Amino acid sequence: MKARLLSLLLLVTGVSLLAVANLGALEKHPVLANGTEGNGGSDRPSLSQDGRYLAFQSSSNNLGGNASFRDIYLVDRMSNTIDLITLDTNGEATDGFSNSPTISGNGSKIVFSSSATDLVAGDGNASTDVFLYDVVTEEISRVSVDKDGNDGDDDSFSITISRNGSWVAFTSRATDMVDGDSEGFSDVFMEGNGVRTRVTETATGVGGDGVSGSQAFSTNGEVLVFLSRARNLVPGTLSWDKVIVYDRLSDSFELASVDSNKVVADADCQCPAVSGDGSIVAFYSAATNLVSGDTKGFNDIFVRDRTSGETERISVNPGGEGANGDSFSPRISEDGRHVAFYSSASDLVPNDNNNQPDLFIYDRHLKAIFRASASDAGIGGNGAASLFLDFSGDASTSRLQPMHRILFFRMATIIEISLWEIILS
Ligand SMILES: [Ca+2]
Ligand SMILES: [Ca+2]
Ligand SMILES: [Ca+2]
Ligand SMILES: [Ca+2]
Repeated sequence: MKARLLSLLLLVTGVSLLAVANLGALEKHPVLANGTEGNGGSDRPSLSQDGRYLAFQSSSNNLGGNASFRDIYLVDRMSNTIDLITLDTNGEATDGFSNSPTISGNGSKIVFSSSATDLVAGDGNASTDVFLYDVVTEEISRVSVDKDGNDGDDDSFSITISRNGSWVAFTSRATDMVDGDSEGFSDVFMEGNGVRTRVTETATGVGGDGVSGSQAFSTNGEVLVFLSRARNLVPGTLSWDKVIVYDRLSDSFELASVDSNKVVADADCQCPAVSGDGSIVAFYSAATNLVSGDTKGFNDIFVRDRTSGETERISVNPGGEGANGDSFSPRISEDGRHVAFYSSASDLVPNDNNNQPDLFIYDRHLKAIFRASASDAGIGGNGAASLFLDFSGDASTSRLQPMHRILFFRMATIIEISLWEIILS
């Protein structure tokens, strides 16, 4: 299918269109300079602060270089180049799958997970590890070595890097990342200034008594949100998945999956996201007790303002009721204004008739939702929009689109899966 320019159709009633979005031209990736499009699925976009650099995973094998099964690519949107970064130590194709990149704000570092054993010398475990690629030196290093610098004894995954590039955090089932990890559950680890700590342990150094993972950072790495089933990190909590906020400076935990009166959610909460300053946390849940009137039984998107203590449901139709389908995977823009999410509901905006899940954006200033994955004519995509997406940093810092913020997401059509950009004003 030929690349087609999409733009936002604003169907938000009673709201100034001008304030919601700029109808800029969209970009599609990956496309080589000669116009060749990637021949495999691409997903998991991650953007630098100014939107110039776009990292993603792709199963394409026609983008130049020695492609493996699934690789990490870096696009420079200013020079219009694509680099395959997951090469083995000889510059050849790797022997495994590489996944889920996150790029630092200035684009100089990319972290990712991989089952490949030949990205670095000495990777002798059969486990998935997490890696850091230095864009300047083009060197790959393995982050998930054990406390002595050797192979970890189990899988490490879900690595993320703070936007300022100073901190990384990852999840690991290995027991030898730090001393005294004997509880038998996956933990969240954090590294910065050359020091690794286990986040998911009590003040006395006892590990969480349940699995933890799915972490996300604030801009400077001072706040880390994660999921945990552990009951011993925050007093009085239950054994299902909870969203916990870790404050690095005070070395303390706070439960975020609570209602405005701090009552704990009555079901699993998933996919935590956090704003740049750490004050706004979003997640999805089938919990019915976080707001009043949540009776339809669907997963909803909740946003908790840690400053005001308010928990709000944003997957709400124009009539003010919960949406008529499940909503998933929220992401928050760095300034906390926009919350993007994926939903199979058809009543979040008028005229959503495509019978496909779409990508929606909630504007917390305007208290309005619009559909991102729709064409000029307001026709939704003929395939599913993505669960994974990323925003560039705050508006005025985008050098390619001054005063705008961009969002990349995956858009599947019948025959292709590619990444699309929209521009928010
Ligand atoms: Ca390995
Ligand atoms: Ca552990
Ligand atoms: Ca619900
Ligand atoms: Ca739809």
